[in-house]
Amino acid sequence: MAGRSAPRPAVQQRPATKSTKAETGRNIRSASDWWQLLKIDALILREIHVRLKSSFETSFGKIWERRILLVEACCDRLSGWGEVTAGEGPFYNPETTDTSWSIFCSFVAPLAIGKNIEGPGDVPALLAPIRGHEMTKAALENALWDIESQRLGTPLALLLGGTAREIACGVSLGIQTNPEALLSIIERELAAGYQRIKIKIKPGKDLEFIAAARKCFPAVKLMVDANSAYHLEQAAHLREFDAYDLMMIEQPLAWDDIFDHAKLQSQIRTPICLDESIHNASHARAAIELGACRIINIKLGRVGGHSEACRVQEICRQRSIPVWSGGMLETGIGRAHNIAMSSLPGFTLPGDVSASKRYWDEDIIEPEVEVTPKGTIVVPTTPGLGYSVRRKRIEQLTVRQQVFHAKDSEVSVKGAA
Ligand code: OSB
Ligand code: MG
Repeated sequence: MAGRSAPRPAVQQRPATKSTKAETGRNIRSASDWWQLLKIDALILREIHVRLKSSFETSFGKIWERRILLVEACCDRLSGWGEVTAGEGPFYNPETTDTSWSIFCSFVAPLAIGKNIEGPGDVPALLAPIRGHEMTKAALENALWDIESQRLGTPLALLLGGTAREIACGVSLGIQTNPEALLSIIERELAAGYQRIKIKIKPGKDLEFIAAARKCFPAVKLMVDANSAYHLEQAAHLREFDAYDLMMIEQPLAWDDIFDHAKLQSQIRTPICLDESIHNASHARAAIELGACRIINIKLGRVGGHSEACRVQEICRQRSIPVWSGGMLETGIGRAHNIAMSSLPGFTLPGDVSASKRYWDEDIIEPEVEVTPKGTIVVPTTPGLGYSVRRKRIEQLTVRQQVFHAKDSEVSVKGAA
């Protein structure tokens, strides 16, 4: 990987999309394309309700029914999609489905609607007056990346600077009632080809599960995710994990902490991976320089969209810190964006991006995301998301929607379709 010159990420500087095209010499339709602005003509915010195939338990609770916001952007007769990855409650981070609805309607849409931008890389600056609410902002920016990819006729992964043709997949397994239940699920996922197993843990549901998994599967790539369930005072307990050859322990301490993670990392051998604590490239730099982690989980929503995700990836790559893509129980739309992101050169570890059928009876994209027997997802090579959006299915699942038009920034409200 090192030394190979990757295509310059389109998101680092505005004209880069142009030079990417110029370098590859492909997809150039006409010189005038280069200067065409993207006008945000309309935005549609929808809430869909979807039921997970099976419940998912973390240290902050159990989830079955998902309430997910989708953002559709319409520019120059193209339509692009993004997903808000916020949870139903403020338990992973402060955003929720409802706060996101409110922030999108009151602040994000009014700032964006009718604007002419050079490309999606302009969105962070456009939305900079809004502090926080990264997942809400990411849905808009990512929808515009979908459009940009279609407009340029360049696959999204390539547009972002991605080089991988396939990405490595792992699974994230919720907390189980007992170790036996966990072992049988691990067996099933390994048989499906997944390359890495992540176990959710919390105090009282940790060592016994880890020890059983390691004993039964001595060679498997194994890691744990605590979702902030521990305190620095429990360092001696967390040191016991060192005996099980874990790839990493994800976010053991507070969701907004970096400093104590540095103290903990100096006391344990297992590499710490930060998830919740990293909201942008500057957090990533601080965490790495403080020695608070040796690995970073990049979630597109948590860092505010593709532009910032690329920056985090680059900071980590320069410092030889491996990254991987986390998941937020997304539908196919969020998943397609995660796949494109995971093709970037810094993503050297298997992510939590797995097949649609692990989560949903029926996804909202087609084809559904599938995992090969060797535990990979083939990165799509068609422009846009690389999957088609099942509009009819989305309409069936929609419980509320709000449309914003450029003309008069008028807001019209419609109930379920
Ligand atoms: O911490 O990675 C996490 C799901 C919800 C909230 C937080 C997390 C998760 C997962 C699920 O681990 C990953 C997936 O989408 O499979
Ligand atoms: Mg996590």
